[in-house]
Amino acid sequence: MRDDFSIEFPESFLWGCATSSHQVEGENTNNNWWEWEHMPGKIWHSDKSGHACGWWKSMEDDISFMKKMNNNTHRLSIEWSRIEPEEGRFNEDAINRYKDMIHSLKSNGIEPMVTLHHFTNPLWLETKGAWINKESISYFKRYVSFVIERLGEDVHLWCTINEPAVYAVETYIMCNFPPGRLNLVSYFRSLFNLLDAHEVAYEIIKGNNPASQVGIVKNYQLFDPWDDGSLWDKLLCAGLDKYFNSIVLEPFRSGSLLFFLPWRSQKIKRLKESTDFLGLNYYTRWKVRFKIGSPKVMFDNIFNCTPGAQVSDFIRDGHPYGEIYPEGLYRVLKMVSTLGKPIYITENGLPDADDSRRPEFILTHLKQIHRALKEGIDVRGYYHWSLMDNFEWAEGWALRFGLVAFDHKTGERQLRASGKLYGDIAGRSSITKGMVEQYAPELLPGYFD
Ligand code: GCO
Repeated sequence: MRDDFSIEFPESFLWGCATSSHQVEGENTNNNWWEWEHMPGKIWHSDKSGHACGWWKSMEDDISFMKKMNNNTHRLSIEWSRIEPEEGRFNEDAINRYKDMIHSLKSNGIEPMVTLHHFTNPLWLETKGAWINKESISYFKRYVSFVIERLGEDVHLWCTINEPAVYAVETYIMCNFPPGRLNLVSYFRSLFNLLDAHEVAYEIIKGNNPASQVGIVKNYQLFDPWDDGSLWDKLLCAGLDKYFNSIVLEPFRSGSLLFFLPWRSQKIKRLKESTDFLGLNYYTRWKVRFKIGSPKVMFDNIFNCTPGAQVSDFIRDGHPYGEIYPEGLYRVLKMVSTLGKPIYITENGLPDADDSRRPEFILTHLKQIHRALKEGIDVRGYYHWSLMDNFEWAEGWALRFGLVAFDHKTGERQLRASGKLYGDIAGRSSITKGMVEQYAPELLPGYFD
């Protein structure tokens, strides 16, 4: 029996959570992040990924939480440094371990969505310059060929590269990711090589099984002017949007780059045909403020929240991870729908250690997805970031994104209230008045209008 008031999602909608190898597996000793974590001052509180959530040994135990939450899909990633620990040497045990994980998911009715590159690089690749080296594309090709040969039959949903622009910005502009070297040329170079690598991976996967669905994952960062009346703020927003968002999406939309690079035009043209879906990550928006005369603080002026807005937990720089802005998800969905491809929300979530804002966050963001669906936007599934608290890169263990609370010191796990809510929603593929009443009654006036 449905409640009088409810929001219904399509029967075939996928409900799941997302994780990535380095953040949950533990003992990923052979990649660039492990090395980075062991350098002083790189990670908040000098945290280390260490045993992480223990998934390399016992990921299967946490499938119980996915089941409790009625998830019918899960997004996980494969760690290149495990598969190819040394250049050209492939590890059978490692690929078999992933095969087991995938089989365990499937035998529990959970469709795996697998990401091939989620931020980490094998150390041997890193010593060759990683993604600023053009050769990285052929190395990636060899790695992907091996993975597809072994797992191609078992997996039908593939993400090639996770957030190429975030990787490039964090590594070569913000310097929070290894090797953390400020260099604008490296930003562009690594980004373009990652896009080429996507195209190469697409060909391999589709060549192996044309029925597979293959996509790239883009974190759409919204930039809005601090002051709507300021031309400078608006110009800065437009520039940031162009060099962070459009630079990745435009090739998929029109097959052309944002600016003229004739020697790249053939490759970029091919990108247009090289994605079956878009994986969309959405977290927050930034209110951007241009301060003429103080270019040094310009970057600080990007991370503003709307005054008075609800925000998530704080990161080490002393500002919130972000403003809670559900409408942004609708706006972003509208923008990316112009690509004409199905969309999966491959990440959406917030750091909220005491779970005081997460239930409301889930309800308000899902409502925006529903709004987009009603307008005919082809959203096929939602993956909450994340299943459980995990190693949040340069922020270490301090930021807690999980529907399951995880204590990395004791290994204790506990489903949060937001996890129960998410499970109720996924179980019925709908949001009922009873759920809103129970988990976020303050939303009731207007929620079902
Ligand atoms: C990303 C990554 C995740 C993060 C998550 C929370 O989008 O940056 O895919 O690995 O942990 O986004 O910040």
